Amino acid sequence: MARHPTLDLPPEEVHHYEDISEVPWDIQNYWAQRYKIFSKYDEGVWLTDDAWFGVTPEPVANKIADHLAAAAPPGRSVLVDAFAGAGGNSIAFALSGKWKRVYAIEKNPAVLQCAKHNAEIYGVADKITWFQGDCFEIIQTHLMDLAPYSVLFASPPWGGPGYRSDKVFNLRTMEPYSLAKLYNEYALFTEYIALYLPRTSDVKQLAKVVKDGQKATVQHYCMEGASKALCIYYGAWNVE
Ligand code: MGP
Repeated sequence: MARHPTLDLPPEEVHHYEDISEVPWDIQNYWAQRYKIFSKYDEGVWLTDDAWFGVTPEPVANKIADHLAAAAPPGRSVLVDAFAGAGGNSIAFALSGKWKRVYAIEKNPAVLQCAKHNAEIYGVADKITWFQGDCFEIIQTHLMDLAPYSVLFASPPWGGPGYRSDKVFNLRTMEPYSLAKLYNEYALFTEYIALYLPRTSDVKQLAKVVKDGQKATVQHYCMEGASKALCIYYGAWNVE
């Protein structure tokens, strides 16, 4: 398959591994799923080693993008992706054609370069406005004017792949941001919040931040018969 032509060179910590012998052992199981993660992997997808385990696999990202497009109320035409990572979700949101604009925020400059590069491969880089920095600050300083038109999606760090060792995942001690921190900050921006969290998340803790009379819906997203993760939709989303 033809490599995507690109003029930019990757930063040192960014790789496009072509053979398993190049891949660090702790991400080899993710590399084995590379075409599920990015179907256009061979066109030259970039990732940092740490970005591998945080990417939403493409079929899941596309399904979430479909759900958000269908569930957003009229008048909400802007989507903010608070933790863009290597771009999996932002690309799917842009490809959905639903949003006037996708705003993608990523703290790590090298990972942001991956996201921009990967969005080029998928032909949607110009549909996304990119920000490098802390999502809470960027929202406050650059995006508040868009609040009345916005929905927010966040796929935050879960403290690494070690999340799997907990039978029930504690959202109160999630690192570096707890569920309460994420929810309280984002609620200052929009009432339409979708969070991508571990499949084993403590459901009682998910419910705890819901105000009386407010709705919240949990959707599991599965691949090959197993839940990969869940999304909690806070607010009056029209979730079927
Ligand atoms: P996983 O449980 O590490 O892999 O991640 P998998 O393939 O389900 O392993 P298995 O052996 O248990 O089957 C499952 C999915 O969770 C990944 O594809 C990512 O979408 C997501 N994911 C994993 N981590 C550690 C994170 C994270 O820290 N943040 C976010 N946002 N997503 C993550």
